[in-house]
Amino acid sequence: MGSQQADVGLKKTMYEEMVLIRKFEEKLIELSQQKGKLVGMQILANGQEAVAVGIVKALQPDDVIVSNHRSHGHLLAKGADPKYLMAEIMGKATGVNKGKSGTLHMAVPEVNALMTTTIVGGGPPLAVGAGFAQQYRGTSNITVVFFGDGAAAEGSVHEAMNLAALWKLPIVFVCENNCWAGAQSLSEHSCLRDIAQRAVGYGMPGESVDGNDVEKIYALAKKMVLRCRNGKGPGMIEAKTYRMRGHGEHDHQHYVDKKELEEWSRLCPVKRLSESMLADGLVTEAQLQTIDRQIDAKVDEAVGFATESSYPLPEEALQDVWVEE
Ligand SMILES: Cc1ncc(C[n+]2csc(CCOP(=O)(O)OP(=O)(O)O)c2C)c(N)n1
Ligand SMILES: [Mg+2]
Repeated sequence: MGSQQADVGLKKTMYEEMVLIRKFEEKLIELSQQKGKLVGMQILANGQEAVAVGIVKALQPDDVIVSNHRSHGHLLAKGADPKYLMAEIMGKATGVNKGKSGTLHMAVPEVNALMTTTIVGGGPPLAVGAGFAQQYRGTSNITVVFFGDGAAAEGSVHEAMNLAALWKLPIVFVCENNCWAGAQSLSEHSCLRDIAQRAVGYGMPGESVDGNDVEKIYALAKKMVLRCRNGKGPGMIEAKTYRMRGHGEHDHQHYVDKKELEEWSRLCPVKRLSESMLADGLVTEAQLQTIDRQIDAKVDEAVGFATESSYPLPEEALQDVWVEE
């Protein structure tokens, strides 16, 4: 296959994955508004799809990811099956963690998604453990950890990044700067505008990138991942994006400037990729519509599967909770 053809294929795949994440989460919005359909909070990454897809596309299947509370996109991009993910979010026994996690603490070992910890700043120390194991075992695999702009100010994150640089661990730290930490804006919790500047203080390279441009994210991720895989130590990526919904679906964003929201909606990463592919003649409107319909069917299938699945039985409550030696 020529490199141009491969490039077209890659862009189409990235588009399909971003649409899957968008539609999967739009379905969660719909279900969260219906009584009794979903258990627990729904914390969504609408508008942040390019970060998940652009970063994970630069990885190999054996590479590990660690995620946080805003995890669905990361897990879908890494290859988690939407059926089992939806079932977990509904708390069903067929879910990726047999219904014991729900939406917030998922792990998908089959795709090397180690953990989605909801302890803000809890992911980077776990990534240090995963990266240390990869280095100790002499593998060429790496670990990527996603964390937020709010998490970037946590002590645990500073310690993890310092240690990772000191031990030259194969970790790419991805700060998903979505301009909000709960109801606090970036300027209320940091005096920096570019969080990637902190990388210098840890002794690793760090770069900021337009977090709504999947092609730019992918290009930077490829560079950082390669460096890391070649034993040169960790790196940091700050993807500048925007949280288009409230912190969770319970949060109606009364504190958000509607003009700011509107400006960011014009930078929608899904729309930007489709428009650039159309402008370059890589796809037609009809082909994009076909992709949309296929993804709709996939999401409907996931909801159907999850809805028909049973809840775990009370007697299963203590199964798979610890490892028996
Ligand atoms: C240690 C800890 N402190 C506080 C919280 C409550 N909390 C949950 S999410 C969140 C905001 C995190 O912001 P950020 O890291 O930017 O991630 P985002 O939600 O924007 O994706 C807070 C304060 C928590 N879960 N854990
Ligand atoms: Mg944030």
